[in-house]
Amino acid sequence: MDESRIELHREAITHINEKGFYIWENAFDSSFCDEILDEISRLETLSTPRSLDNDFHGHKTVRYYDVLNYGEIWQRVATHPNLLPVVQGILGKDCLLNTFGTSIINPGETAQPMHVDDGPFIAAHNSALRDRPRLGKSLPRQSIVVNTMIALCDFTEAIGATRFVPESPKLDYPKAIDSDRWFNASHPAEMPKGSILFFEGQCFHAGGANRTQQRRFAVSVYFCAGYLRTQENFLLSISPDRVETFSDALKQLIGLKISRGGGLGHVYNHNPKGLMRHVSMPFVETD
Ligand SMILES: O=C(O)CCC(=O)C(=O)O
Repeated sequence: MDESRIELHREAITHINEKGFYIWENAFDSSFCDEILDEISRLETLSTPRSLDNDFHGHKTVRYYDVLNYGEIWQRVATHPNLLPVVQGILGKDCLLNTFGTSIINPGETAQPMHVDDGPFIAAHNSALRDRPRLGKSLPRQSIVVNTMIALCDFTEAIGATRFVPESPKLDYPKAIDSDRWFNASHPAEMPKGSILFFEGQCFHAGGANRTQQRRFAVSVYFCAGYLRTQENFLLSISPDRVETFSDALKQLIGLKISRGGGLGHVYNHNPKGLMRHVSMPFVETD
């Protein structure tokens, strides 16, 4: 990898650690974005079912998840050299894909409540992560999650650019009741097509309201530390035949490699990479 790209990674990692977010303008070529847009259009033509349609994720927002089951292009999105190394710089090389899907905000969609993406990992029963110590006085806690929002069109405030509060990882987690206050303090991530907004899991953010007649096309690639359980269960949702076609980097991201240190995720005490097909237990009829 050339030195100038590595320097950009460093700049992004430092900014995320200090401010909780980073915008890498034009990180994806316009032609690559167009390929992704063609794939989204193909999924829409096939009437692919939406994964989510609710008050929080929106009723006018198109969310396709488990996209690794669709066109090959999704495999290149998750491991893009302007995306994955930045996330690994925060979460470690053994980080995992947590969720991966579209966030296409249609005209008329209202803004989401402000929230943090640590959310699923700090839910009420999980005080161990919720109450983890800060890295120093007025500093964030250890990062467990990083999300990315890839703009597939120009992001403007009016079209519903993601809203975020700079330096919010240094604050206490937001309460639902304070959503309007944090929304008023937030900035729209205005950025040209092909840019990536990186935001650390403690950063307060929300999808914006779309007040235009155009659709806001975006993809979210959301990662967690290698020792956490992921929201999407990729090892179940993607067939072994399909997994065989993935790059080593992508196999690792869906959990086919033991995490560093404690050997989490082994198969018969072996690294599962390449072994899944050979060692997985055959189905045995018991009666
Ligand atoms: O689409 C966006 O801009 C943000 C979406 C988001 O934060 C979420 O769904 O949790």
